[in-house]
Amino acid sequence: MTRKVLSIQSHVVHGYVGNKAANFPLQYRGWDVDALNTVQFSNHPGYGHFNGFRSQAKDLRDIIEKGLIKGLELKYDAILTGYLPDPEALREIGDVVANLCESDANIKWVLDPVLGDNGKLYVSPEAVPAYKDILTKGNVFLATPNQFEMEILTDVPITDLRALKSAITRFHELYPKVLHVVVTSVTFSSLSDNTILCACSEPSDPSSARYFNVRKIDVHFSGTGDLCCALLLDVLLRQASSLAGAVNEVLSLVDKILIRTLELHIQQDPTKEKHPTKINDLRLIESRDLLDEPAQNRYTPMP
Ligand code: PXL
Repeated sequence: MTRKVLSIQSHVVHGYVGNKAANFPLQYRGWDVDALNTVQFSNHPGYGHFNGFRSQAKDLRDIIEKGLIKGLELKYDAILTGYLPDPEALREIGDVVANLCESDANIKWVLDPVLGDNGKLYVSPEAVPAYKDILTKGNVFLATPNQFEMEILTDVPITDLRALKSAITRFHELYPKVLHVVVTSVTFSSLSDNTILCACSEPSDPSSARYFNVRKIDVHFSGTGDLCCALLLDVLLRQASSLAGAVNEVLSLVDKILIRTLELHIQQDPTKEKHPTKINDLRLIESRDLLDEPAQNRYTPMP
């Protein structure tokens, strides 16, 4: 049976963030993706300019409840929620998806609490209490905060490995209904320059927490978090892998996609800088062969 996922994220006409970063890899790996767009922008705001509009909270609710569930009687294996910049829409979607997961225990909710990055919020501050409520009440299968989001959600500043472990413990205390948490792209001053950390943990077995030292590519690629989250959904739900195994596989694959993106960026326009500080668009289509390759686990978890 083809697995079905409802992916509720942004749409950009040009480029690869939000649903545009998630849908192709999921479809390519065999998922039937129903994409609900929370915004439609020309491109992601990291370009410095964009045009577009947000979907209205009520429209998003009606599309799901009246259109998809009541009207078409669709059943989903997974629901993925990501970039929802409007706090009213965020609360609305949080409520609708929580109800769906409550009434159908087979649905796995993968929630990317998109709030910001590198110390900066890129959604309204009202989204913070909204996410705290959603994570407290909802049956979330997997949450994927980055370092900044983990700090905001737990009120624990992550300044070293000990603090990261404390933040994970606090996360499980505050949000015991969240079954898996993966914290992406953690950095602090005592970490070597060419490394970032990624952590994963489950409240059912805190001793299963694993920490990966990941090769850092010193370029900002928009959409990496969205891609990671979609691939984690795929690997965790398609194969019964352990959480740490799934994280390792996804980190290894994303590293290859980022390297491919960097190589193509440099090759295809030799006037471009050899060491860009940011790359706006992931080269997902040109990376499709990588999505087919056998899984690799290139990282060894730290104790
Ligand atoms: O990567 C998260 C994301 C998704 N979609 C849009 C965004 C962002 C982050 O800024 O702007 C449109």
